[in-house]
Amino acid sequence: MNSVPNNDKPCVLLIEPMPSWTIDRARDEFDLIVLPHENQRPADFVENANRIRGIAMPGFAKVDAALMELMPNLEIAACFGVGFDGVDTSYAMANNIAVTNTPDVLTDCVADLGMALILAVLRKVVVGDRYVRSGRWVAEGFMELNDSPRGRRLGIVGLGRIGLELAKRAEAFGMTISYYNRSERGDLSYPYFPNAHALAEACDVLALTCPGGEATMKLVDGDVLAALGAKGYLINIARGSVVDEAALVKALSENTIAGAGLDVFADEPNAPEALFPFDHVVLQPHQASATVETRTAMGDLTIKNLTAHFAGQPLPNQVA
Ligand code: 8YV
Repeated sequence: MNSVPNNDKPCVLLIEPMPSWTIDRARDEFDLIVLPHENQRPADFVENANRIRGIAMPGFAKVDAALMELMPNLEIAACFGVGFDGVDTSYAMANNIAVTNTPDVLTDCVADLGMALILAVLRKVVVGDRYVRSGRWVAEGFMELNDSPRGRRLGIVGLGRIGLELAKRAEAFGMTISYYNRSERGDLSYPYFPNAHALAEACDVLALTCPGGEATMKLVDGDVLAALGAKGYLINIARGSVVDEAALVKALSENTIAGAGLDVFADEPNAPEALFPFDHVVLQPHQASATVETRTAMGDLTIKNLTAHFAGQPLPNQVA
């Protein structure tokens, strides 16, 4: 149920999904209109669009110019997520709309899932689970041997906060690290490669932790996958848009790469069905930050950015 207009509190549009307790907290702070999906235009949204001063939305929600134009008094778009590639930041900046995100609080959980995917794919954790449940262990004996992370080379595309935490975890499992960023980091001694292709050629596991958006669109294409090679694995905890999915499906079906662990897809929730039969692929429903603890912290930070704005204070996490 959406609230009846309360002009004492700033009117905020909240786009789902978000934890119910974050929605409850937001309702305490704001005159809240809840939109089940950014494409929907229910009556309470249409009738109150002129009053909306802020939006709270998942990082992947498409908050484009067409949506923002419907809210002429919009002042701030607060992303519930570190990625803000769903927001048209050019429109926002041109119209004096601040954009914020929720960095840091999700770094550990996202890196944890990246490491979990590396282990799951190399050590065939999901295959092993199916092997036991289907009775194949009893019928056929032990399953085939799998690959150790130890001694393998991890190449990280986008060595920011999440990439660095993934690197630390991978080092604990005996992997060596190298990376590709837009520019080399002076504060780190990991070997740097000037592009994704060169990095893919020089690693066994290519992990994507870079931002989505135009700058990284299909950065991992057929050529990069060919460079990764038949013994190479791809891990994506960034955005589906970073990978040419058709090329990835082809590489996996022709075994020109060894496997993939994917938490994100180009057209979520529609992961390519062509991947479903493959044992050398582990799929997740975009859940890297989805622990109770992290999602609570993300919700709190989203609300903090909004309340700071409405109180005229500096924004904790302004990105545009
Ligand atoms: C969330 C994310 O899935 O932070 C991001 O960029 O993709 C994730 O943490 C999403 O924003 C939550 O709605």
